[in-house]
Amino acid sequence: MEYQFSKDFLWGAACSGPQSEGSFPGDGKAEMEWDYWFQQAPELFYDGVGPAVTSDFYHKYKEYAGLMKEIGMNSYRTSIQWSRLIKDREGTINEAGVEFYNSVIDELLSRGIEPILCLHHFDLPMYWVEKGGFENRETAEAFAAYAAKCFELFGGRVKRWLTFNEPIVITEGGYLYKNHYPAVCDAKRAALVSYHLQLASSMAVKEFRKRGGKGQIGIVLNLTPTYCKEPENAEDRRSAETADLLFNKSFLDPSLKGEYPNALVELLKKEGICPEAQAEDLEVIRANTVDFLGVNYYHPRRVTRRSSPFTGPLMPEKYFEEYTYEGQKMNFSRGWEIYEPAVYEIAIQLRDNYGNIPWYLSENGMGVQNEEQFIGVDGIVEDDYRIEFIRDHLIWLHKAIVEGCNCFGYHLWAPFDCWSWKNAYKNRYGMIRVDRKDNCRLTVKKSGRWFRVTAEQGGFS
Ligand code: BGP
Repeated sequence: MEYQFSKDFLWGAACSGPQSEGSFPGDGKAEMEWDYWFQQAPELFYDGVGPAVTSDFYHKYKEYAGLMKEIGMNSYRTSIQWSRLIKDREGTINEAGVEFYNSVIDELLSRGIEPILCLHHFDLPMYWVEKGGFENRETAEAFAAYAAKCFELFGGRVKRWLTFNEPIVITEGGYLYKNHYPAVCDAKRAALVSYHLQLASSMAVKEFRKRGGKGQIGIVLNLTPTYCKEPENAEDRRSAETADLLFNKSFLDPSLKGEYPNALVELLKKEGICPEAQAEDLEVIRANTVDFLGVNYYHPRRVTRRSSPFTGPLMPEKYFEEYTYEGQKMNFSRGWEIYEPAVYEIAIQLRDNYGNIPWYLSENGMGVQNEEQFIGVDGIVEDDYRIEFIRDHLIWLHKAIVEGCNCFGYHLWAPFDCWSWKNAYKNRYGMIRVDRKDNCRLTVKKSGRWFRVTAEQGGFS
C-alpha cells in the first residue's frame, strides 16, 4: 500500500460536548455562555438555532457510538461540559452529569473506541462568566480544580486528556472579533484572557501530574501556518512573523516550551497591553509543559505588509493585511482555503523546533452548506469532496511521518453533523448525516464508508 500508517495510528474524529449533547435544562446542568448568549440574541445565530438540542448526543450516544464503530473509528475526542459536571462556584457535583460521562466512556470503550477527553471547548459556565471569565485569575484556579475533579472521576479509564480546545479562539472570538461571548473588541482584555487561559492549562497539567496517574495530557491548538506574499521583502516577512507570534506561538511556546517568545512579550509591552505576570505563575507555566499536542488545521493565513496605516482600536491587523490570490484552492462552500502541504510544514516545525513532541491532527475537515443536494438515489450523501479532502491531507501527513515526524493520528472534524456556535447547522462536517427535520435521524455518508475501509487497512493506495 502506498500510504500505510502504523498499526496503532489513531483513526477517528472529534466533536465537543456543547456542540453535540444539547443543554436539556432539568438534568442538573448549569447554564454556560452559549446558552445565555443565545437567549440574549437569538438573531445572531444561523437560522435562529441555539445549543438546546444540537445533535441530541445526550440521549442518542449509544446509537452514535455504534455508528462510529461502523465507520471504523478507533478513537473519539469530545469534551466534558464543565457546566454539566459542576453546578456552581462552590463545586457542587451534578450526579446526573457524572453518570452521563461514565456511560459515554463505557459505551465507547466497550466498542473499542478510545475516548479522548477535552476539558474545555469554548463553554465557560455562567457562574464564572459572571465573575469576569478568564479575565479573572480566580477562573484559572477554578478550572484547575474542575480538571482535578475530572481526573479523579474518570482518570482510570481515560488515557489521553486535553486541557483546552483552541484557546486563541476564545481570545479572538470573545475579545477581538465578536464571534464569541462577551463579543467585545479590546486588545488589552484579550491579552489578559490569553495569559489566564495559558495559566489555567498549565495549572491543570500540574494537577494531572500531582495525581501521578497513568495517561497523558495535552492541549489542542489551531495552527494557521502563515505565508507572506513577497518573501523577498523584509517588511512582508515581518508581517508574517508577527501574525505567527500572535496566533500560533502565543500558546505553542508556553504550552510546549514553558515560556513566551521574547518578541511577543516585547510587542505586547510596546502596545501597553502586556499582562502583569506573577513570578510563581510563570513558574507554573515553565514547569508544566504538555505531553502531547493536538493540532487543529483547517486553512493557512496569507499575509502581506500593510498598504495604509491602521486606524481604530488595536487589532492584530495593525501588523499585516490578509490577501487572496487568483487560483487559490478554496472549499467550494465554506470559503476557506484548502492547502494540504501546510500539514507537512506544521509537522516539520514540530519536529525541528519543538523537540519532535508527539502530536496528532486533532481536527481537519470540510464544511459544506446544503449538503442534502448531494444525497444520491440510495439516500446517502455522496460526499466525494470530503473523501478527497481527507486523502489529500493524509498524503502530506504520511510524507511527514516517513521523514521522522512524531504524528500518531488523524481526527476528522466531525464524526457526525453538529452545531457550530453562531454558524449553528450551516456547515455540515460529519461522516454521519444528522437529519434534524426527522428527529435527528442518522445515516452514514459515503465518506464514512470510505473511512472504514481506510482505517481497517491502515491506509490507502
Ligand atoms: C473549529 C472548532 C470547532 C468547529 C470547527 C468548524 O475551529 O474547534 O468547534 O466549530 O471549527 O467551524 P465552522 O462550523 O465555523 O466552520
